[in-house]
Amino acid sequence: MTIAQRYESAKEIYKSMGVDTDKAVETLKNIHISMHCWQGDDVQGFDHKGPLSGGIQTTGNYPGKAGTPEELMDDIDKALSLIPGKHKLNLHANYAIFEEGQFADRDALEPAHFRKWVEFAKERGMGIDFNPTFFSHEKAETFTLSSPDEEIRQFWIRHGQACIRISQFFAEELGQPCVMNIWIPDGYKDVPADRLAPRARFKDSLDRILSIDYDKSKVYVCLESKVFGIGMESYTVGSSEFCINYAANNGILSLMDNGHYHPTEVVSDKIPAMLLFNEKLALHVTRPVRWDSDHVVLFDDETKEIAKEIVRNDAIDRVFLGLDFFDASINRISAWVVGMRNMQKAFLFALLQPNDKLKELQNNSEFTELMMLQEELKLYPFGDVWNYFCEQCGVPGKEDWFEEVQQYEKEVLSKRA
Ligand code: RNT
Ligand code: ZN
Repeated sequence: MTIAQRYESAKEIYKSMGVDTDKAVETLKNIHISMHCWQGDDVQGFDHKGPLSGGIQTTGNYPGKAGTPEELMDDIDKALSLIPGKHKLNLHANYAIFEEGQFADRDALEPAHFRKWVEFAKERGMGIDFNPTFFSHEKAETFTLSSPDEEIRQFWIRHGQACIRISQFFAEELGQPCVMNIWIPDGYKDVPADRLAPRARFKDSLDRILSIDYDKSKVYVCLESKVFGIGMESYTVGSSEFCINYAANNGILSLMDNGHYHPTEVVSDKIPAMLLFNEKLALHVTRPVRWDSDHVVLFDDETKEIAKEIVRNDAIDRVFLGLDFFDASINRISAWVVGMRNMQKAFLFALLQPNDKLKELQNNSEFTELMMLQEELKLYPFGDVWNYFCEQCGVPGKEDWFEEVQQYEKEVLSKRA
């Protein structure tokens, strides 16, 4: 049977459950995910030679990582060619591209340093999201926006302001809003003597960053919270309560990363609560394995629940979703493709649920039937719809894309220094 024939058969099966597969496929085509550039080179970037800092960690030594802007762009292209649909590119400030001798420190970054990325995105009809980089820098060895050292704090404030200007440049050049996410690693390994003052300084720094004039319809500034980092196990300045309150009171967005909570807390449950109080909301989807390990996103239960909360609450246009993982132990292009496709599969799975019917069962307290049905739905011919969607988008279905990654590894990646 062809993919189209299998799809027709799946369509009938879903139809008997009251689900319109054509509609699901069309909706999925319009879900744009922000693909993080930093999976391609283990968060290294191009503006410094030092190690990754900030309490985050890549592990593994898989050969072939991108070492130049050209290599990273080639790898992104390869990945995108195997991912169905249209997406956005998520850049970090440390991916600035300097022409010969034109180095600018983080506080002096300008749109010109990202012109090549704009050209890249323009040619592909993509938007760009952006992140100031408050780590992997000699001035980020201890604290950044909450530093007690005024000179250091001011340096990072200037960095945040520069990044807003660059974000607006992206939005204007590409005709799509730019989501700019602020995350700082600041925190203490051991029990602090003062938990308030660092947060007060962080609050003031954010006020100053946001005090510059910018167009809020073009740049959506977000604030990402975190519970701990390596070497910052006892206290993080940008805790969940700090970030949610700051965002709510200052007209910016909250960003929830599902690796940044206690292990039994789930972001899927936080989404509907946040939606009741926020017009828009941002997410980093990742996979924390025992800690904030940033493993590749799988088609697992929590990823499905996250997608369900977005879909059944009619929030596709209200949630900015980016991926955030960095696995250096496997082929990095495969990591991107698996993670992106899994996020899309989770959305498709959510779109193929008879959500109204399930809600009705809940409201009528018919929990026996609700459980039974949710379980049976897991074995519906979901894969046939997925493969049809891939075909419609002109990318290989099933595992058929992997051969191309192997080929690329052989021809390109294995020849890198
Ligand atoms: C760190 C945060 C942050 C980073 C990226 C590279 O714990 O999740 O989002 O992973 O900015
Ligand atoms: Zn994150």
